[in-house]
Amino acid sequence: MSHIDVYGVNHSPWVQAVLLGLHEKGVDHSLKIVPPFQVLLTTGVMMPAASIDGEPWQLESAEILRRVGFDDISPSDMRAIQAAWQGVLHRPDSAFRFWHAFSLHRDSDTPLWRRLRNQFLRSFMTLYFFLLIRAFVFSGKGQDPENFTDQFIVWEEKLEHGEGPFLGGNVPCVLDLMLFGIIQCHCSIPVPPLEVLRHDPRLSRTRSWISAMNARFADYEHLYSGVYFEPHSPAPERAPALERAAYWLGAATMVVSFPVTIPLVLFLAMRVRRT
Ligand SMILES: N[C@@H](CCC(=O)N[C@@H](CS)C(=O)NCC(=O)O)C(=O)O
Repeated sequence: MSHIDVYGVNHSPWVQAVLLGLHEKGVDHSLKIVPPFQVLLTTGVMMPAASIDGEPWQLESAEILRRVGFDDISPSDMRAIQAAWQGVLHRPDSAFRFWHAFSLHRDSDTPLWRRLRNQFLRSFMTLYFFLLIRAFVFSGKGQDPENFTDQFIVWEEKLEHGEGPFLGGNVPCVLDLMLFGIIQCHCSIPVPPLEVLRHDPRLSRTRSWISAMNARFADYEHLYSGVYFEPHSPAPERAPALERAAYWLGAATMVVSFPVTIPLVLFLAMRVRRT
């Protein structure tokens, strides 16, 4: 395998898991922040998608990680990973904070005009995810649990009985990547689980594990947890002002074009659900 194209944004836990895995294995890759046309046609805006050495785009973070050389993940571990996601529905509690956080994602495409185009178009995805989460909350699904600590206890216990700083022992395994992807998600737009992760005495091993992961991924360019956990590091580098301006221009256009953009969001959301 010589190169992987990944489509997604680093606010997604599953995109994060894939990017962490590629970083861990030192695989050459590039990140596309808007869906390539073939992806849009088949699976809409669903992320992550990856194309390995020019092969057709494929979905599913666990499957992409398996192709990169990580082990399979058992269904029970997968359920426990997914359960640690609770609280994420609070991301759009503040519409401005949500849109602003998405505006910061740097693009590495060249030349500049493509970055400006990408940022303009990407505002549509912010609209998509904003409405998707809001619709989910509005429908009454995804109620808050009694507390946000319990979802991490299974991992706290695994770490207690493990042999090394990581769930994989002395080196991170697929579980470390998936769970750390969720942690990045809780940190990228701070949501209530971040408070318990930082301060709840019942999660001391989880905190040590996050620190071990922060140290391991110190030079990873999408690390959000360094802002809140030791060893501290700055948030990922922001998109330059001109590119952020293109994003906000796109955002205004998406809003003015509601008669077109809202049906498009609905169409793409239904398409994802069908596939
Ligand atoms: N099981 C998938 C989950 C991917 C996923 O849920 N991605 C979200 C972003 S975090 C998405 O693109 N959702 C679009 C939608 O549900 O319409 C994986 O692990 O890759």
